[in-house]
Amino acid sequence: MRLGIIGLPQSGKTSLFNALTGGEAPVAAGGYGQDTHVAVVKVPDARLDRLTEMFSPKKTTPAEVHYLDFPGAGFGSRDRSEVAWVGQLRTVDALVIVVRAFTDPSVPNDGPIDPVAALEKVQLDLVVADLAVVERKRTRLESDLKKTKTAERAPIEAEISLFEEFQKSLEEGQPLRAHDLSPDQLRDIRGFQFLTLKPVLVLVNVGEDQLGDRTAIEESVRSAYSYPMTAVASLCAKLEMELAQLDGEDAATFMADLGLVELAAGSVIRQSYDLTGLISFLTAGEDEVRAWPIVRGEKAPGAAGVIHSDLEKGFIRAEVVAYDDLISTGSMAEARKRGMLRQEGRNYTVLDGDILNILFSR
Ligand SMILES: Nc1nc2c(ncn2[C@@H]2O[C@H](COP(=O)(O)OP(=O)(O)OP(=O)(O)O)[C@@H](O)[C@H]2O)c(=O)[nH]1
Ligand SMILES: [Mg+2]
Repeated sequence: MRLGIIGLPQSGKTSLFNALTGGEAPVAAGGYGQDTHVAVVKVPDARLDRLTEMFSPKKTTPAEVHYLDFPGAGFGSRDRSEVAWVGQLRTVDALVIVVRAFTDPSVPNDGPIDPVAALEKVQLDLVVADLAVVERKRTRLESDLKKTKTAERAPIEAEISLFEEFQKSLEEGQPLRAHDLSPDQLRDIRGFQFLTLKPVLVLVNVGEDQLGDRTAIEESVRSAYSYPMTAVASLCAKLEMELAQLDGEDAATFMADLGLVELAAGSVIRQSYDLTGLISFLTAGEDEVRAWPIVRGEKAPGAAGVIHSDLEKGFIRAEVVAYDDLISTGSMAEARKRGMLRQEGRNYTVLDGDILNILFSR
């Protein structure tokens, strides 16, 4: 999964990035960094640890999250040509929008501190970028229509009317994910990589002194910014970054003092999986124990295809045991004996935590 971290200048994006990745990218008041930082993080999964004990594999491979920390410069400003990295942003699976709630006179801010206003500014930039794509496509479709025989015009006309709808709602400032689109429509427009169609995790960056007010702050943002595929959470990026640099015991003490139960590094991944509809199935054997992310609802052959296309093409059936059943029986052999290792066919919908063995013909 690829997550793009965006937001107005100096909202705490790079602090968050460092907190999430254990990185040390430069963070500075008035820094207005111009670089995009990229890092890969292994998705923590206690099930993999347990399976590794059970199978003693040659290697253990967790799922990965790629974080891209974009510069704030150009966002919310008049000169949108500065936002030269929009193309890179189009490749992410979800957006993490950081909005500032903390007050700190040493950190510059354009106007009063207002998380909802910041969110609207960022969204406007995304809307404008998508609008340009929609207008270009509409112009192209309209010229295609003129060159097409009347009898063959229907599909082009249908597409034009969809893009007209898109244009209308973008012009009203609405993100495309507010549209009710069918799975077929979503598939057809996937290639455009619309920014406002991507799931959004809003992270309100609160100050050290606002930790006690987090619920109320989140609620006020949530009620003002309510769209499908959108979640709102909060954190103190500065503290999270400091926590990420401590070792386990010190971090635990510090967290307890602050009343934090979970680090952002864990919660952001979990919330992003939820938002994008990702779950993990697992494979386990002497060679490798591994987590594989798939979209919820995927059938067994599709899941097999994530491992290798040959497994999907030659799919015969899957041997499936739920993680909890394997743990409670203690071994594959015992799970098989007790009938908990099931044989499933092409129509089986893979569940989170299923351990799969794919049988296929070459
Ligand atoms: N007090 C306080 N300061 C913070 C917090 N988060 C970030 N800062 C400070 O804000 C300044 C900018 O932080 P960055 O993480 O670099 O912000 P950014 O959004 O990456 O900034 P640009 O990349 O320049 O847009 C630094 O001085 C941080 O220490 C916070 O939660 N509380
Ligand atoms: Mg930055």
